[in-house]
Amino acid sequence: LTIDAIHLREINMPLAHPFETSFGLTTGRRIMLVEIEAEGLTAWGECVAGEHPYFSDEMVDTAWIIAETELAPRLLEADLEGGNSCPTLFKQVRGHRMAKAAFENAVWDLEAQVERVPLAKLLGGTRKVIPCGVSIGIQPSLEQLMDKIATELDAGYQRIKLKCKPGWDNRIFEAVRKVWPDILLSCDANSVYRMKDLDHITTWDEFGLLMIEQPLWYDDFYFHSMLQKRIETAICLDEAIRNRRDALAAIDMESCRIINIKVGRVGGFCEAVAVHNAAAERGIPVWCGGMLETGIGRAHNIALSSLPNFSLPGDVSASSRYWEQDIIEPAVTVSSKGEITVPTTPGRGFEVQKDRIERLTVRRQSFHA
Ligand code: OSB
Ligand code: MG
Repeated sequence: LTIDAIHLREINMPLAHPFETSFGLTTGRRIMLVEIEAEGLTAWGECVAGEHPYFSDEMVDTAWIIAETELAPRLLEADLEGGNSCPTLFKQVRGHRMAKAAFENAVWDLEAQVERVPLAKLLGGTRKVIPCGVSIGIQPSLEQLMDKIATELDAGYQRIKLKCKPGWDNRIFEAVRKVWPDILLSCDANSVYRMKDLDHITTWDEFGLLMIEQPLWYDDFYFHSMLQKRIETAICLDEAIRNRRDALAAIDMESCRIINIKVGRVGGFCEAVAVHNAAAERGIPVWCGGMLETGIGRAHNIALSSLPNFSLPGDVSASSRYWEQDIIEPAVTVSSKGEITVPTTPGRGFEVQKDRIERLTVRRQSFHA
């Protein structure tokens, strides 16, 4: 593949609804996009790094620096065969997985277009539709939370995930279970609890949660393994799983029984597929996490979610839950059964709205071969 140009862009997009987690409140997104011009085609990648280094150690500005000084120059000079060429190409750069994923995923997006196959198929996907859940942020009141859940269940979503933190945990689990005793319900603590909270977390077993996502430190396996021995509910790791080796260690130590795969968090589609395969071989189900993506990242998440071991409903949901207007056409929609149909057309299956992106752009830099 011959790359003619790479364009880095930062776009600013207000969220349709503010999103609160145990680590903070997000009202709008700053997003780095990677655009590749090659073979007469245009390919896209989205960087999922946040505005602050609160989810992980990456953020938009670190991703931008690594992109412009290290990744774009390497990609321009590369002898590229496809997405599989990227890990080796970027290997010398330590960490910065979200920045790398934006480039690697753009190359996969390009490869799918060049080969004229759906991106999902190129990645090894087999599902025609993917099961969808929603992640519901911490709300100003319990009433508002109950309203949101009712709305999402009415829309058809198959699993409700509640963001939680001390003071916003047992009280909401109890209230939700009283009204909806049988729904698939999980929670995500985003690393806010500590070992002193072990007895407290043990009481959650009575709520019949599908899983408890990343309750302890963002970089921990050992203490999650101690916690998993004390509770019946499955632990799911998100933040702590950076690559296939982490997945192997976590599974072997029984730090979790379920894994959330975020393609940005693990550095791109190659590693995401490797984590998926490692988990599948060991009987550990996975699901696709979200990072408040625009339609570009969302389209890529849909393609990834079509792999066979993505057997649990993920956090990939309709564009309209995040944006007044998405930057792809058509917007991502979910059926009344809580499913998204995997595109069967070549490439990512959604058109990128370049004119809209131009209007949202606040910073740009181009690299030419
Ligand atoms: O931990 O899964 C997470 C959003 C931003 C950062 C981290 C997380 C989340 C979500 C929302 O839970 C997922 C989504 O709906 O995109
Ligand atoms: Mg999470």
